[in-house]
Amino acid sequence: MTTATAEPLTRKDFASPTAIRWCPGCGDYSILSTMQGILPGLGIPKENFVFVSGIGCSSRFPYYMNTYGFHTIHGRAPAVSSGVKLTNPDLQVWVITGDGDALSIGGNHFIHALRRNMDLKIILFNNRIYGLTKGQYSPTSGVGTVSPSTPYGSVDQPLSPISMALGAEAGFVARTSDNDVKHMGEVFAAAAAYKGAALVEVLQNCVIFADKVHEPYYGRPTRNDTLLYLKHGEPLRFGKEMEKGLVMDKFAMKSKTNPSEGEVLIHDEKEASGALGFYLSRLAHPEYPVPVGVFRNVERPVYHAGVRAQVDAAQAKNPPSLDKLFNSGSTWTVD
Ligand SMILES: Cc1ncc(C[n+]2csc(CCOP(=O)(O)OP(=O)(O)O)c2C)c(N)n1
Ligand code: SF4
Repeated sequence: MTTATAEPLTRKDFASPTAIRWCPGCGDYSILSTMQGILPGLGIPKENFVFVSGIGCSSRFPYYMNTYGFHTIHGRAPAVSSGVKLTNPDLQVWVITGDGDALSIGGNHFIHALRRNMDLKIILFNNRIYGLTKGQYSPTSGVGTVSPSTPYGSVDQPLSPISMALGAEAGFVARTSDNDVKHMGEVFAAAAAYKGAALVEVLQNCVIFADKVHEPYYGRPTRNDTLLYLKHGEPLRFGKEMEKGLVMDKFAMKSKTNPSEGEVLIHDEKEASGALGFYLSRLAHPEYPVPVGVFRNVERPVYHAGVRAQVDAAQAKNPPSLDKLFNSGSTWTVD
């Protein structure tokens, strides 16, 4: 049931009194504050928000939100939140997860929530390390990462959560960063407005175990040259003077300085095949600028609507009756 809240909501309404246990300087704080800042503007009653998390530092998030929430088990937030959404489609369900939680133990659940287009807003805190368990490497750690579980340096190739989400056919896929709260707020609001599974990767700094891991591309001094802000319908340009642009060269996307106007690709988040988003998701530092913003934003059938339609059709054809159910199949009379 939806109850209208009389007073307009403010950020304070979403802050819980629970003491925060993240390390001072952790990027998680700005993500929390941004989330608390955008929810009042969504026009959704407070009691209709639910935050569901897995396990990790990032997954402590629901304790700090004054909303309904579940701190579930490792990698299984998509499963629990799918149940929440299916049984009560009026709720807006946010999933909070980390690169370890979503992409290691929870990889399978992550893929299928996106493939099914469960109406979940998935915020993936990517600090490229396991924070809670004291700094083991994760699926997004770079080659050569020295950690307690890779003492000689990781030889694993990292994966891109954005490529993975696009490969799973997600309809809304975006990236933002913990050091740009304005951008983060805009991306969270766009995810909230999307009907279906929305994946937002947040480049997040773990000040203890992977400090400054994103600094080479998202640091303030260089980011004009090393980040590319995706804007729907606008040329894919970057650089201090916007003097560089992305162009196609056979089957590869290339970065070119002073390209001619017609050469520069135009961003289209509605591109149906997902190919443009996928090309962009492959761009990585230092060869390319790192894209931030919305990679893909296309409509797809929403899972809970399909399930609801099946249930309604089945009930119309065969009205539910407990009495009939109890007396169906093998029944016995005990004398
Ligand atoms: C079944 C199970 N296996 C392993 C663990 C140990 N564990 C807890 S959190 C975590 C990784 C968390 O990393 P990430 O998702 O990147 O979150 P962060 O702490 O960096 O925010 C692991 C392996 C666990 N709690 N449960
Ligand atoms: S260990 Fe890292 S991710 Fe965890 S709270 Fe501390 S700084 Fe944040």
